[in-house]
Amino acid sequence: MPERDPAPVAVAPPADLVAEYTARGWWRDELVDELVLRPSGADPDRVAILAGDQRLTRGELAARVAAAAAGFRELGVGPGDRVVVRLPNGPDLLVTVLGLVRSGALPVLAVPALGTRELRHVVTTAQARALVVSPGRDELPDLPGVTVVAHPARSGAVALADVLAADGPPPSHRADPADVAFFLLSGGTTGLPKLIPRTHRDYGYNLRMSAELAGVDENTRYLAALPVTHNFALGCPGVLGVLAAGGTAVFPSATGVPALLDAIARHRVTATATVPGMAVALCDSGADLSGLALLQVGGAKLHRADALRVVKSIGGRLQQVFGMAEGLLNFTRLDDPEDVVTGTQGRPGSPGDEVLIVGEDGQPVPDGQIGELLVRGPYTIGAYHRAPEANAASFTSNGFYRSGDLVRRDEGGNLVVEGRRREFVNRGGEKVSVNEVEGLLVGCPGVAACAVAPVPHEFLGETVGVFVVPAGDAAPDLADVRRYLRHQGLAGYKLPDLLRVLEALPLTPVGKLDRAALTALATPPGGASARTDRSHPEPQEALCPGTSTTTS
Ligand code: OOB
Repeated sequence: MPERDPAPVAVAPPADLVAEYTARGWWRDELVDELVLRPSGADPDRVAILAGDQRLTRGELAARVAAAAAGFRELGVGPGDRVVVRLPNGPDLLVTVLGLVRSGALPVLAVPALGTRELRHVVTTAQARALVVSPGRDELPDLPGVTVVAHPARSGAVALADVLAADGPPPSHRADPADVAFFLLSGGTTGLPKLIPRTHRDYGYNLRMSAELAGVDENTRYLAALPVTHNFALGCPGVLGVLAAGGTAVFPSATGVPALLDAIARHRVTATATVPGMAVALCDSGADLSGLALLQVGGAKLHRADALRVVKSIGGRLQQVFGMAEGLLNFTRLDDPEDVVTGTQGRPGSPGDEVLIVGEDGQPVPDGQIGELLVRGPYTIGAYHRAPEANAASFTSNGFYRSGDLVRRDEGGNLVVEGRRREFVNRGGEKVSVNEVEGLLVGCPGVAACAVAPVPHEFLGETVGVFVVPAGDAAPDLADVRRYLRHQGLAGYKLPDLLRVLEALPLTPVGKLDRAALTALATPPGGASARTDRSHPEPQEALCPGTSTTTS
C-alpha cells in the first residue's frame, strides 16, 4: 500500500460566511453517518431497508455499518484514506459507504456504469488506497498499491462479504463536521470525471433541507430508482435523507421500469426520484401509482409536454429537481401551482444559496433573460479535488461555482433551464455550438430526436457529427439535413460533415445525453489518424459525402 498521505481538506468559504451558515443553523455539529443512523426518537426495530426478500431494521443497519467500519479498519484503511466504490445499487452498497464514512475513510462514489478508463483516472486522482468493485462487466484495472475488494468474491481480490462480516470493535474515530465525508463525481459528459469533496456539515444540511422540501418523514418508503452513488438518489433527499427522517429505503431487484413497478407495488413505495424518461415510462405504464405521494424528476430537463403527461397521471405529486453534484439544488415546492411545477425547474432550496445569472461579460442579466448560473452557498463546493485547471475555469475569484447551465429566472423567482454554455465542436478552430445546430435540427422533417457531437478528424481536429433518430421509416440523409440547415440560414462552416442514424440517443446512467458516446460511435477504430483518406480537405465542402465522411 502507498504511504499514507494527509487527509484531503475541502476549501472552506470566507470566515463571515462560515459564521453565517453556523449562526443560521444550516451547519451543525453533526456527522452524516450519525444523522442517517440515529435520527432522534427512531425505534431500532423499525424497518430501515427493504430489498426483495431482504429486510433490515434500523438496529440491524447500524450493526452492519459498525461491522463494515471495523472490517475496513482491519484491511488497513484508516481515517482520511480514499476508497473508490463502484457497486450496483443495493443494501451492500449503502452499508459499504456508511461503514467507510463511519471508519473515517472517504468513499469516492462511482456510478455502476463508470468504465475502466474513468475508474483508473478516479483511483489515481483520489490516490485511493482501495477499490471496491463488482467485477464482471469488464476487467479489474491493474492498479499497483491499491487493494481490490470484490463483490462477488473473485480470486486476487479481498471478498467484500468478508470485510462486511468483521466482528472487531468499531473504530473510535470521530470526524470533525468540517471534514470531507465522501467524494461525489462530476456529472460531466465530456472529459474525465472530477472529484467533488462533500463535508459532513454541508451534506448534513443538504439532507435536512431536501427532506423538508420533499415532505418526507418516518412513514416515507423511498425507492432508489437511480444509483445511490448519484447525488439525486443519495441525498436530495434520497436514501440518506429518508433514513435521517426516520423513513425506509427500498432497493429494486433490477434496473429497468418493470423492476421499479414491481418494487413500488410490493413495498408500497410512497416516494421516488427519476430522470425524465423514466418518469414518463412509469406514468405511461398504466400501473397503479396512487400510493406514490411524491415523484421527483431531475437530472435532465423535463420538457413541459412530458411534465403535463406526468401530472395527468399522478396529479400534483410531481416535484422537479434541478441539481448538481457540486451542490446547489432547486426544487418546485409541493404547494406550487401547476404551471410552476410543469413549466419550471424550481428555485433554490436554501435562503443561503446565492444564485447569479450572468451574461458573456460576467455581469448579471435582467430577470427573464438567459445567462449562465453561478452559485455560492452553504452546500456548494469551493473547489474540485486535485484539479487546478478545472478549478481555475469553474470557480470565480470570490468562490462562485460556474455551473455551465444556461437558465432564466421567471417572475416568481423560479429557474428555467435553457441549455448548456459552451458546448462546441472545434472544427479546425471554428467553434460550432452544438446547441445552435441541435436547436435548428429539431424542426427538420423526418427527425424525431437528434444530437450533435464532435467527431475526430485528422486535419481539422474535429468535424460536426449529426446523430438522428428518424420519425418514420425514411431517415433523412446528410444531404437532406445540410440542405435544411442551409435553408434555415446556418453558416456554411457549421453544416454537419457526417450523419449517423440511430434507434435511440445514448444516455448516461443518469439520463443525460451521452455526447462522448456519440463521438466514440463515429470515431474510426484507432482514432482519426487511422483514416485512409489523406487528402487535405478544403474547409467544409471537401468533407461532403464521398470523401472521408460517412452517410448512413
Ligand atoms: C444531477 O447532478 P449531476 O451532477 O449529475 O448533473 C448536474 C447537471 C446540471 O448542471 C444540469 O446541467 C443538469 O445536470 N440537470 C438538469 C436538471 N437537473 C440536473 N437540467 C435540466 N433540468 C433539471 N431538472 O443531475 C442532480 C443532482 C441532484 C439532484 C438532481 C439532479
